[in-house]
Amino acid sequence: MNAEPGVSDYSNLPKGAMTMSSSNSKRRIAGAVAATGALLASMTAAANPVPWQMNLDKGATKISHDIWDLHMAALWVCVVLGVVVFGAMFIAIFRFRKSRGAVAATWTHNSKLEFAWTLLPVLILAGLATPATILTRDMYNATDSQMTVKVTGYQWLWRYDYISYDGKPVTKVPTIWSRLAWDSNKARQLDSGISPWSVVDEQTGEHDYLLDVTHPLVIPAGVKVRFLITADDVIHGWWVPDFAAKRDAIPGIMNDSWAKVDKPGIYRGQCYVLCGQDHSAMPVVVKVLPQDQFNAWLAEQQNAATLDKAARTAQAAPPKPEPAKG
Ligand SMILES: [Cu+2]
Repeated sequence: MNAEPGVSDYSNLPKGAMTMSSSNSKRRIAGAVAATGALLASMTAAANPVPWQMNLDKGATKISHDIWDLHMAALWVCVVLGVVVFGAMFIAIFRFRKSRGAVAATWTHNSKLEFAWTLLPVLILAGLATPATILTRDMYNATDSQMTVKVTGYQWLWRYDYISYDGKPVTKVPTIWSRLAWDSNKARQLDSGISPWSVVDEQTGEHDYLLDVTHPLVIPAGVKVRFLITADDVIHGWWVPDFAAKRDAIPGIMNDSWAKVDKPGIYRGQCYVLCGQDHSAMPVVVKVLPQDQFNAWLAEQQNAATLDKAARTAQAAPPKPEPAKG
């Protein structure tokens, strides 16, 4: 038996089962459909925080919550409209059917009704478009951010550079090169013999195949962070669903997005633009630290960089001439 969830084992089928008799081929199609369904279900369950979650995640920022609220408002408007429209239609079909002796009305015009069914959709659409426009404006409003990080997409990794923090330029913090975690990278090699299901987070024990990176982006909690997003080869897309921060990363163009995350934790995302053969191997991981811990982390990075530079300078310096003898 194959213990991996979502993957069916067909290896014990007799060889004849692979011939194209109609009942066998139907069975094969049914098997393939069932296997695909199980795989998709297990992938969905693995990607979502709650098994069988049916709705969007609320995310971790005010903007992501606002998006969720607007999505729910639009959904309920659609539900009410659907009930009214389909209800009226089914009442008309069943109650006023020919076999019951219904006779079609002959009137062709009703100004009041036509005015109502023009005005009502306009009001509903305006009612949805107004909060959507305000929210879109807020999503794009990266002004007054307290920190700026430049995000650059490459085939197939992310580069993060700290530009400014608290009104001051950030210097001496080394670039973060964020590539696919080595255990995932090993497992994904052709004929590696390593099951993707064996790739787990050491601390939480959760599956993190293709979800973890060598060095995550680190940002402080409760701080409005602006992400300047670009790419250096082909078009990528930087996306952290929990932040509702999602922007195309295009060579030669600087886009921006922002997030203010109040809850510290690990947040994961993806490159969302098909960017080449290893598109699936450039996940986004953002570690949000409480502000004091972040400040300590930043100081540590700066110290390490200073020490490193001092060591290299000392190495490169020419040896001192020996004092002349005699
Ligand atoms: Cu990409």
